[in-house]
Amino acid sequence: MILDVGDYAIPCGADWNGYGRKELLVGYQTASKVALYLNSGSDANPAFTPSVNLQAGGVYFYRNTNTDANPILDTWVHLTPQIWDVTQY
Ligand SMILES: [Ca+2]
Repeated sequence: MILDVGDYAIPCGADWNGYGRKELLVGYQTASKVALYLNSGSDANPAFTPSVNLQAGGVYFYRNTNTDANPILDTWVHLTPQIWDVTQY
């Protein structure tokens, strides 16, 4: 399986939706976004859906290089997705 999201792709595997199979999140520079590939297969034999770019509240993720009150969104960065289980269940 070949997945091509663009330049400087940085992958991260995690059970994003909590269904017990790992999805693939990829930060990439072409659009400076994070692509999510859902997995309908298994961890040993993944079947990834076409990607969607992650959003929160209808807004894509960007790095803010200024203040919260006066944000300047950097759209030319290498996004590095990392997933943490903050509840640690
Ligand atoms: Ca999953």
